[in-house]
Amino acid sequence: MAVYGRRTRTKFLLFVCAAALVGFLIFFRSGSEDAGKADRREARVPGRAVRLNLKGEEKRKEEESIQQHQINTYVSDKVSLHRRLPEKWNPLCRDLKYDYQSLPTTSVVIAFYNEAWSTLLRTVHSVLETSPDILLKEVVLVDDYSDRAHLKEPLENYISGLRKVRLVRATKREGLVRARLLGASICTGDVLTFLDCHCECHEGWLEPLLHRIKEEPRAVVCPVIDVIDWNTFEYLGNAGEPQIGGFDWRLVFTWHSVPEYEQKRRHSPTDVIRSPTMAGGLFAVGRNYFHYLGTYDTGMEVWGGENLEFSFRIWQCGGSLEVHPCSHVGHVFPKRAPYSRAKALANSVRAAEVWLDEFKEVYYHRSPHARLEAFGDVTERKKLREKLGCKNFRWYLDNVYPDIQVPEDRPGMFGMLKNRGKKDYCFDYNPADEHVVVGQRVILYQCHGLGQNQFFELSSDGEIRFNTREPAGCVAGDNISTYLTLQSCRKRNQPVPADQNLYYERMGVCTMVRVRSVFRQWTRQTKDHRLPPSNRALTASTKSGSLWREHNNK
Ligand SMILES: [Mn+2]
Repeated sequence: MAVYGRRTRTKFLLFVCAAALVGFLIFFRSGSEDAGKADRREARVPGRAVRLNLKGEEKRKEEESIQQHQINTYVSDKVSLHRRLPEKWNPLCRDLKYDYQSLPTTSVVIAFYNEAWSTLLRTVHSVLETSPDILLKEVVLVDDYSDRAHLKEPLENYISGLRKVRLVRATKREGLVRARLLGASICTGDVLTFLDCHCECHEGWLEPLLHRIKEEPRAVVCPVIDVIDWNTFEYLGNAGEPQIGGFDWRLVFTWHSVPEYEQKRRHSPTDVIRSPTMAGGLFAVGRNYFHYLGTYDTGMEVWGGENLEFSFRIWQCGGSLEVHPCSHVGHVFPKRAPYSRAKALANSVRAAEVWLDEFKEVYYHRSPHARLEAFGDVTERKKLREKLGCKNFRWYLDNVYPDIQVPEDRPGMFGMLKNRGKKDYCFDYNPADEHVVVGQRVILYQCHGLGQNQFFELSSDGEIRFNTREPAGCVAGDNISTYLTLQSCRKRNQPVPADQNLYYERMGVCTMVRVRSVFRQWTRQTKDHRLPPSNRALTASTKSGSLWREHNNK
């Protein structure tokens, strides 16, 4: 750490004041800049943040745009529809050469529902302007029964001036799955490339995808999805290596870094990366192969879950799902989901029923409400699985996603972990950041019986595991702190760390050694959470079965 003398400090303070003044002037000026200026600066520094210091009516319009789209479309409207993003790929990607004559052609399918004008058309222009003419058959826009005026005649008029762009409209709300299939049904390209409706493609994004599919027709290939900020439209890219997709046992999609075994398998940083699942918005698949695989499950509504279903199907039925590190597409991740997706649960249940075999119970244990969900008929999808001779889910877990922690879910050893002293209080883990599972305190909270953040399991090695999320965590206690925290579980084939071994079984009789101290810690936690202190002694002689409840109504 630097230590400043007095003179240096004075200089430093002067510098800070000057910098603050300059900063203020820049900020003030940028506040009053017009759209033209924003555009000109955009041309100099591609993908930079746009920060408008708005007041009054304009500020209200900006807020309204965020409210409506969960994306700052007020800012989007001020950014060029033709902007380019800075190069973010591995420099080795530039050296890849393609034989354009022999590459398959593609149709790009973009489904949308009530999308803002500028985000939709920036997507269209970026596809047209970054895709080699010889490879791009057409861009098919699918309107999933939007009701906003700008998507009616004005859109038709606008795209009538664009080569290769076609528009089809659903006659009722179909949801992403059926809307995409409607688009695909009129496509003529060899490869179908599905994109979300607020994307920006990089130069050279298309060639790697098509080249890989030519090389391996059973590959379904995703571009690297780079982040565009929903508020400033700043292109944030991706830090370091691309990430791959996974899932947790609630059947929620998760992002992960590339595991070591996959790094070893690859020969070059430009080789494709195998991924257990895909995020769903952006991928390329051979048109014939897509049909062979049974396209999408048309029983799925709106969106959510269809990406995992397709991922399982690709792998289990003999294909492979990959991310190409040389194909980059920017995507605006909205502030939160812009429209209701109440049907996502039924979609996940369909995926579980068709593809998970006995592991669907692991899912239902953690989402007990899913058991009650009406999910329709999946007979056809099961027949498809049979017809294609697909492998089982155990094979998928062992071979495609060996890093996921597979719960044991032994009878009576999973569910809510109830405190016997403080009635109706349960172990509860609710990390503030969805993406950082471990590191925080396990607390006591009123039992709700809904699984999720109150769902734990006792492993046969004596760990109390929280494996509703991925990566899973294990409850750890130590003799110094008064709290229980969630820490990373041991790696496979490693012994249980002492501070995670909370439970010992001896000669068929449950004797809880560490659990006794755990209980003491619980009562302290109870005080810290300003709940009345329990006056009932917590004994260690409990049978495990009386502690674990699958959920309230059992
Ligand atoms: Mn999106």
